[in-house]
Parts: sequence; C-alpha cells; structure tokens
Amino acid sequence: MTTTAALDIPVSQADPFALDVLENPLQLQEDLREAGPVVYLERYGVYAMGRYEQVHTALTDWQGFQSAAGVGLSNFRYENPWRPPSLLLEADPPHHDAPRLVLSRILGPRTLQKLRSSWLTDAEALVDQVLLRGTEFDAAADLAAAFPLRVFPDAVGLPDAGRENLLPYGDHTFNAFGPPNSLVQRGAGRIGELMDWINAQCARDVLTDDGFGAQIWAAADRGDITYEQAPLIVRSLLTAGVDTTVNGLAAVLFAFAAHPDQWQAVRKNPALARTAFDEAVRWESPVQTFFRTATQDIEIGCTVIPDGQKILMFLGAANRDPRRWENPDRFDLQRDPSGHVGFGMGIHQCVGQHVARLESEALLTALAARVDTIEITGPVHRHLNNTLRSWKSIPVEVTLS
Ligand code: PQP
Repeated sequence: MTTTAALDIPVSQADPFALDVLENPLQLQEDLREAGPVVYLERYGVYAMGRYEQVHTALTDWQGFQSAAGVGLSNFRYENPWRPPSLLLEADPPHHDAPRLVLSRILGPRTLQKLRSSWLTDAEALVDQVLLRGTEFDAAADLAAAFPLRVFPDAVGLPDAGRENLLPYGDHTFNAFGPPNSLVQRGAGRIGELMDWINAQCARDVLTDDGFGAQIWAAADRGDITYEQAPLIVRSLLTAGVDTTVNGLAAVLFAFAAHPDQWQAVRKNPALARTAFDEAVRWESPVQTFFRTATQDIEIGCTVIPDGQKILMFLGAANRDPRRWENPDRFDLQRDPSGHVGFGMGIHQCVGQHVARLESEALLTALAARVDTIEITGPVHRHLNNTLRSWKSIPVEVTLS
C-alpha cells in the first residue's frame, strides 16, 4: 500500500476478483478497511470502500452514486452493456420508480403471506425426501440449491422445460459484474443460448396466469408500467431470484453447521429462524460487492472521487467492519443484525428480500422440526463467482430428533 501525495489516497495493487481472493476474501476486506475510508484499486482504475460508514452513506446517496452507469465494473457511460440494462438494478429515479413500485407490491410481505403455508409444506417435503436417503447429504446441493428451484420458478409461473438454465444464467450475470476474467470467459460460450431461453420466458403467453410474471403483465394492463417494460421486469425476477437465494440459504446452513450452539438455540426457539437469515446474510454477504458511479466530484475523507469514476462497494467488508459490529466474525443470533448492508441500503435495497426470508424461514423451520445436530463431515468447496459468495458443496451429517 502506498499513498500518492497529490490525491492523498491509499493505492492498492490488490485484485478483489483474483480466484484466490474470491476463495477467501476476508484478508483483502480487512486490508481495505484498514487502508482508509476510500482506496484506489490501481489494477482496475476504480475506487473502493470497505468500511461500514462509507458504504452505508454511499448506498443511501443515489444522487451522488448512480446505478444507471451499471453496478458492475463496466461503465455504461463509455461501454456498451452486454445485455439491455435492467430497469431496476441498473436504473435510477425517475426511470427506476415505476418498475420498483410494481415489483415491491408483487414481492411484498403481504402478497407473500399467500405463499407461506405452501412453501412450509414444500420445505417439509424436501427435508423428508433428503432424510429418507440418509443422514449424510450435501447441504449446498440437496437443500440450498434444491429449495429455491422447487418453489421460486413455480411462483413466477415458468413452464417446466429449461429450468436448469436458471442457475447458469444467473451465475454468468453475477460474474459479468466483475472484470472479464476466466470466470466470465468460462460462461461466455453458453450465454447466447441461455439468454435466448431467459428472454423467451418473459413473454406473457409463456407464463402461467397466476404467478409473479402474470402480475407484472397485469401491471402493464393497468398502466403502472409500459408493455415494453414488462418483459424486462420479468427478466429481473429470473436473473435475481435463484442464485441469490440459493447462496443465502447455503450461507445460513453453513453458519449453523459451523456454530452448533446457535442451531441448538433455534431448536429451543424456532422464532429465531427469521433473525438467523439476516445474521447469515450479514456474516457471509452472499452478494459481496456492487459498483456505483460518481455523478459529480465527491469529497470523501481527504480525497475527491471524480465525476464518472466507478466505486466498488464491499458489502461483505462493511458487514464485518469491527467499527460497526462487535465480534463481527461470529455468527450470533443474540445480536441485532438489522442495518447490515447485505441487501444493500436506500432506494435499491433488495426488493426480493421478503421472498428470500420466507424461503429461509420455511427451510429452517422444516429442518429444525427433524434435525437435532448438524456436523460438517468433510472439506467444503466454494463455487467461485465475481460477485457471489457461493458454494459447490457442504457435506454434512445430521442426527434426528
Ligand atoms: C442481488 C436485478 C437484481 C438481486 C436484474 C437483476 C440482477 C440481479 C439482481 C442482485 N440482484 N439481488 O438483472 O434486473
């Protein structure tokens, strides 16, 4: 780490998207936090923030830190996006408002109540099915990946054929927020075919008439959004709705396997299942990073981020900033995790978070009803992604109650 006299800003050569860093990002996160409130990442020519206070402030300031130039490394002011930009993620007010309002109603806690009992039943059925095969299984593949795939595509109203495309499409999209490294190149070969399938599923006549997708098209009938916007908003659901929750569920399952006392706490008090998910999202930050772009010269600390520059927000680093969290590396159901930035903050804060929480609550409730202890039985394996803290396998053995 060096300091340039002119800018008075720490400069780092670190590569947050290097495979070994993605494998274990905690050291880099600490280095960034310790270096200062803002750091310049020379390798990519971007700024970075790892401290809670600055990340929180920047996320809340959408006028100063825009999303419309893209929330990945690619700067839409100067580069063509690889796909038509998202009307939610890659937009700011006023364009962002109508799509956001429509989706926030469809995915809001009140509408989701209707799904609650059927998702609880689905979770019980999945847990029964897994345990019938034995008490040793892969918590990542058999539960965390299986459950969202069981409930979410049905809730959207997708046909059965081609659902196996959802995870690879999401994986590539989340890689594409980073630099064009080997992870992006690996996905590039299939992306045309995957994108064609995704786009085809956004059409009204492909979707059932009672799912989230149909509700988006109904919003176009009402004039709340235009007919041109509807398919892109369906695309957002298909892009954002599976990989994110798969890794959120993997995070909470891994957290419990690694903290047996916390699992016993949930067993005694199943109401803790809801807090557990937010604490796991704080602890693991399934979405590790997103970029913003400065809309003007912005003063932070002793430096100025010039207009048009990209800033990498380390949600994962902020969620473990010891300036904000006591004993941040501990997964602890006694703490109040609210205020974590794992779902972002401000006007872009995750519109799907109620869906994710409901999935987690259903799965944990079903698991807590049958499983007394969870033990990790072998080496766990990460799945590397430029944006997501993801899993390939978490081998566990459980004892039944
Ligand atoms: C984390 C929207 C949201 C959700 C899109 C899109 C993609 C990803 C996400 C990220 N996202 N949670 O394409 O509209």
